[in-house]
Amino acid sequence: MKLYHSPTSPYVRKVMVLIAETGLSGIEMVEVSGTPIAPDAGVVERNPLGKIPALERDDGPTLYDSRVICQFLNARAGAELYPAAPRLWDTLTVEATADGMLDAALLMVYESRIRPEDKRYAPWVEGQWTKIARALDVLETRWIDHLNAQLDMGQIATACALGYLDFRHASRNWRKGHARLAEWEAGFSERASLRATVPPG
Ligand SMILES: N[C@@H](CCC(=O)N[C@@H](CS)C(=O)NCC(=O)O)C(=O)O
Repeated sequence: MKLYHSPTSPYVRKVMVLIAETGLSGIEMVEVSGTPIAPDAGVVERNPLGKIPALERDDGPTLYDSRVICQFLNARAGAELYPAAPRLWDTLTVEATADGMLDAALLMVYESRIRPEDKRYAPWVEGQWTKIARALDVLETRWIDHLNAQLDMGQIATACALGYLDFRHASRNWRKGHARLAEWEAGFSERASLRATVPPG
């Protein structure tokens, strides 16, 4: 199998953390870079959306997106990062919350990097940050017990999302007003799988 990846992609990081946590081997890394307006040709060939991660398989179509790949690799490893229902529904919702934060955070990055300055719209950017701020509040309150329980993909996705906020939006200071989440993140980010996948500065 080949994983189309970039060391700065937080969605790819979810997959890399899962690989490290489950001890899966035999996955070749193919480094690529692309944006919505300049996608990587090799990625587009495998994922019509032009996005990474994409997992090329020997015995079936290429898989995307990160949630599909994570479920596939979790099953391959016989792991329980997606636990049995009913906890599964919470795990998937926490993962969706974290991925939604990433979607908003990435759109903010694209807005400042790709869109010409005279076409940028500050209220739209703030609207994206407001989504993230609401998600942080919900992780701090509704999901904090889930985060502190047995390891699952909801926790891994949350740690990758918070890491991306530190990486790309540090000045927004997500820890302010989220003391319990910050405390959880400080402990969780000490895991070897997280330390090995910190995006390069
Ligand atoms: N929902 C997708 C999002 C993946 C994604 O947006 N990846 C970014 C890299 S961080 C990308 O490939 N962007 C290129 C594009 O949007 O065309 C997933 O979970 O895999």
